[in-house]
Formats: sequence, structure tokens, C-alpha cells
Amino acid sequence: MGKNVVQKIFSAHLVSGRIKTGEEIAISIDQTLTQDATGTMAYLQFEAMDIPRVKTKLSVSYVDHNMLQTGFENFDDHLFLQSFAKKYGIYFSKPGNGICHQVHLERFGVPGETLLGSDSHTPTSGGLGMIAIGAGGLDVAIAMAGGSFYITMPKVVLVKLSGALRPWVTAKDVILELLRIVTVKGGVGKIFEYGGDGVKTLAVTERATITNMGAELGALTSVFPSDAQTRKYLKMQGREGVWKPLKADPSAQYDEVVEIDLSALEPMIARPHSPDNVCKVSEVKGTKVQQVCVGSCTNSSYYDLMAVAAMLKGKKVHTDVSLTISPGSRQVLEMITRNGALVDMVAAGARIVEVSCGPCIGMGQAPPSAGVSVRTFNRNFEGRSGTSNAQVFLASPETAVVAALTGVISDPREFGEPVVVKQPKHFIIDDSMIIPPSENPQNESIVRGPNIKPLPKKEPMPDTLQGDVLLKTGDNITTDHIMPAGAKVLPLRSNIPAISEFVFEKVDKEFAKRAKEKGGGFLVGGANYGQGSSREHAALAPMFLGVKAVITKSFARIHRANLVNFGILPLTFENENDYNAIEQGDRLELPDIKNRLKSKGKIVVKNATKNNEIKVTHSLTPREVDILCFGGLLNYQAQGGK
Ligand code: MIC
Ligand code: SF4
Repeated sequence: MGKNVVQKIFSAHLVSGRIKTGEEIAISIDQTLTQDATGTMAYLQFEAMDIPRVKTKLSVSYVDHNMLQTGFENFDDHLFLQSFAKKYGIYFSKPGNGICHQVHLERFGVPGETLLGSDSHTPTSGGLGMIAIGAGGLDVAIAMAGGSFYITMPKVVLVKLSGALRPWVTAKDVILELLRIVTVKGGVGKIFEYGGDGVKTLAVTERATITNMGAELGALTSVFPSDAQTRKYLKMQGREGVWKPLKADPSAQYDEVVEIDLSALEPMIARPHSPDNVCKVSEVKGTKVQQVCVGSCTNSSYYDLMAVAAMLKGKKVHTDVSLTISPGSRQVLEMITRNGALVDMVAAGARIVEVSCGPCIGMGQAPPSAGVSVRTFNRNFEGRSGTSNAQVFLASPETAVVAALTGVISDPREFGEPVVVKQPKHFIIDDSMIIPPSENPQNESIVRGPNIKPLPKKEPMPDTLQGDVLLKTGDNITTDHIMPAGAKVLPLRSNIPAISEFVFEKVDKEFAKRAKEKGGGFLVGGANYGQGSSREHAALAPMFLGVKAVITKSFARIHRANLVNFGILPLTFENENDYNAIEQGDRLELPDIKNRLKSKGKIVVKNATKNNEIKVTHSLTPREVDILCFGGLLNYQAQGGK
């Protein structure tokens, strides 16, 4: 039987297991990436493994998130990361060089290879034909140490594209349409592989917009074949040498098929507060807008920004709108500066923000109270923008610019003649802000500022777990709810005791205090608990506060893995209705838990307050059970676990 692209890359990297849906497999990792907000922890964990040099083909440490530098913390972290990279064999991309995913696509991605990154949008490089997966920092640290990455083999969904996009309809509209169909939880346990005739009409940066925001489906990753478009892009980046063709065999099989006719698509928009709350732009047209933000790892390629500049040329941003533009990489910024497009943006009244994640992660540019902000980003979770009652919409750069010019959400097809962006023959290549590792690592020392605190430790799991329900939440709780980001909290990413004070801050201000007073306890959640970011702080900080288990209707993939990595037991209700049988404040006991996990026995939760018992279950592999019993992955590894 023929193979699909996913099976081809997995077979070439298989370390153990069988490539069969639902079975645990381990794959080898060629490349890793980290960004600064997750990187410090990942490197502290790597350091704890006592390995002199990374064992991957390539590891890159980026700085793109924590760049406001309102105190010493951010710069201290940058210096730590730079010195660490030099010593341990990692390339360091300096602040200002670009958003990790954009730069990785431009300068490092290789078709057919595997990439593990401590950021949920790592699948961006799937646009180049890589299997690129987002994970917690600890999993990335293990990959850097030469360890395998363990996953349950997902289903492979073919997204069959036909036709070609019509004017004013973009790659962003393709992924918004897929989010509308599949929803933010519909992709859990799946990989989306793109195929069909429509694929060849999409440039690599358009593909990357799609694979980037595929993270919002809850999928493990998304991948495109590697073809003539891929070769062209790599050639423009001066890297044609790494190109290789990669496509599904004609007889390849898929678990599911979704068909999208590109020529039938219209401009789409995600309404507040979820990336799958998608409708046609025409359905919300006329909505008054106060802010428009162009940028983020989803939509800040050269092509995107050239289209934006062409639309702004000779026009003025509406008097009631603030338009910000944050280019995705220095390469893009340099190109639009040299060719004059930046002047068109500035002359139109755009506010140029530095090359970084910026407003996407609430680092500045918070919208006004109850304001409407149209953003080209990938997430519009409540409060993520920095303003809790802001109404954030997600759309293509084209739709965003029309809103900036007219002051209301408008269908870009009514704007006028479509813009045509000519691709350059070559991109400007200047890797001077990427610092290679040292040839003499023994001479390098690590710079460690006072904000960088040692990793907290966890004891092995006791025989019985006991405690109160500290919080009960609804469905689709995001890691932004659990461990907020933004300008106030992000600088504390290297300091778990300090950042723990902010756990669930936006949901319940008293949470951290209560957790500490009660000596820890349990969390109860609805479906798709922990969707969104890969931040392991959403597990590490609750662990620090004594959270022992989380009981939900279902989990998002990366967060579930992070809970296991830090020794917090992820359980699901056997009968979803039992969610209604537990309340916040109830006293729970999970008797004989360790044995029951190991012997695959029935797990019961005794509710002493309600005087009843409910059945819970789990999807843990034997390896994950061992990790949990040891009190997390670092302890497990230290005991010789693989
Ligand atoms: C995000 O988009 O939420 C982030 C910030 O990039 C996170 C990583 C983090 O929390 O540091 C992600 O997507 O994984
Ligand atoms: Fe940065 Fe936003 Fe992309 Fe996350 S989604 S990596 S915060 S630009």
C-alpha cells in the first residue's frame, strides 16, 4: 500500500512502535526550536540532564516574545539564552531578527525532516514539508539531549484542495474555513495533510499561514507536500540545496478526507472569542473598528506586508482607527524598507511596531475598553489582547487593511482592483543576527540574572491522592486562562514561584491564595481543557501550587502532555454527566491510585462532601504512568527511564 506524506516522514524517523493509528510511537527529532518565553525553562531542564552539547542536527534559540523590557528581567533572560546557546551548541537568533516560526521557515526548515519546538505554532514549518510539532519545553529539552519524542499515532486527515483562490481571498480564509468546519477541538488526535490540485497554486508562505493556524484545530500538526513551489521558495532563500521532493503515493490512504474548493471560498473572519467562531466577512460588515493589527507568525510574510503596503499606498488610515504593523522578520522588514513599501505604510498613518510577537501575546497595543480590534493573528481568546472586554476578530491582512481604511469591517472584494504582489527573485539574506555556537564551549560561562530561579522539584506520587476541588471550569479553557501571558506576567517565565501567583488570575483572583492555603488539590474542567499555547508554565505553576490531578471531559494535546511531564494526573470522566456531580470545594479522594494506574484497574473518585463515588478514566500509556508515578519526566529520566 502506498504511503501518505506523514507516513513517509514518520517511517524515516521511527525509533519504536508501529505506525498505526492509536499506537504509541517514538520518533527521532532532527531540529528543535525554542523561543524566549518557554526557552529559559527548556534550557534549565536541559542543563539538569548534564549533557555537554545538543545532539540534534540543528537547534535554534529565538527571542521574539518578551521584548518590551520594562524591567531587567527580559534582558537578563536574553543574555542567559545567548550564553547558553553558545556553550551548548545552539544557534541564537537575537531579539529583532524575527518571530521564531517565520525565521525558521526562511532560514532553517528542511523538507522531510522533523522539528520539535517549544511553541504551539511550530507546525508553521509544515508549509515546507516538515513534520513540525509544538511541545512543552521539557520534551524539547529531551529531544536536544538526543531523546525521542513520544506520541500516540494520530489519524491522518487529507485536506483535498481543488481550484484556485479568487481575488481578495487568501490562505487565511482557507484555514478559517477549516476551523469553521472542524472547530478548535475537532483536530485533536489528528494530522492534517494537504493534497489535491489546489496545492500547487499556493506559495510556501501561504501554506505556512495554513499550517501555522492549524494549531488552532487542536491537531498534532499540518503538512504540505514538498514540490516546485517549495523548491522556488528555498531557492529565493539561497537554500535550494536542502530541497527534496516529497509527495503522497497515488494509492496512499487517509483516515478522513475534507474537501475544500479554493475557488468557492469567500473572505472569512473569526468573531470573538474563539478562532473557530468563523463567519463570512460580509455577515459582520459595518462593525465599527477601533484598532487593526497586522503581523504575528500567521500573517507577516513579505507577501502579506507587500499586499498591505499596496493597499495603503496613497491612502490614509481612518481617523478613528489605530493601525499597527509588526513585520515577521528582519528579512521582511529590510526588504520592505529598501523597496519603499514601508514609506507607503508610514505615510498612510500606520504605527510600525518592532519585529516580534508584540500585540499577539499582549505585549503592548491592548485595545480600548470594549473596543473592536481586527487582527491578522491566530488567537482571539478572551483577554489575550490585554483588555478583558475587548472584541477581537481574526482575518486576513487584506480584510484587516480595508477595516483600517474605512473604520468598519468591510468585505475586501468591494475595495477595488485586486493587489498583485510580485515575488522577488531573491530575498535579502543576512544571517548576522543569528549567532553560531562556540567552537570552544569550555571557555563559555552562563549568564544568570536574579530572575532566573531554579526548577521546582516534585515528589513521587503517593499511594492515595486527597484534597479539595480548588476550581471548576467550563469547556475550552485555554492556557491563557490557566497561566496568563501579557506584559505583566511574561517577564516571570523564568521564576516559577513568582509566576504561580497569577495562575487562573483572570478566572478567579483568589485561586493561587486558596491553592496555597489548602496545600494544593484538584481541578475540574469541561471539554478541550488546556487548548492553545504550549507553555508548560500552565502545568509547572499549578504543580508548584500543589495541584495533584485534573479531571475533565477532555484535554488538548500539548497541555495534557505537559501535565504528565510535571507529574499532574490527567483524568477524564467515564460518564460526562458526572461533571455535574462535582462542585468547587468538594473534598475528593483517589484511593490506591498508583496501583490502579499500574494495574490498569478502575479508578474511582470518592467525593466525601457529596458522599458519592464517580468513575474516571485515562488515556495514559504505560510509559506515561511510570512518568507520573516518579513525579514527572525529569525524575523518570534521572532514574534511567527513556
Ligand atoms: C502563544 O501564541 O500563546 C505563545 C505565547 O506563542 C505560546 C508559547 C508561550 O506561551 O510561551 C504558544 O503558542 O505555545
Ligand atoms: Fe508569537 Fe503570536 Fe506566533 Fe505565539 S502566536 S509565536 S505569540 S506571534
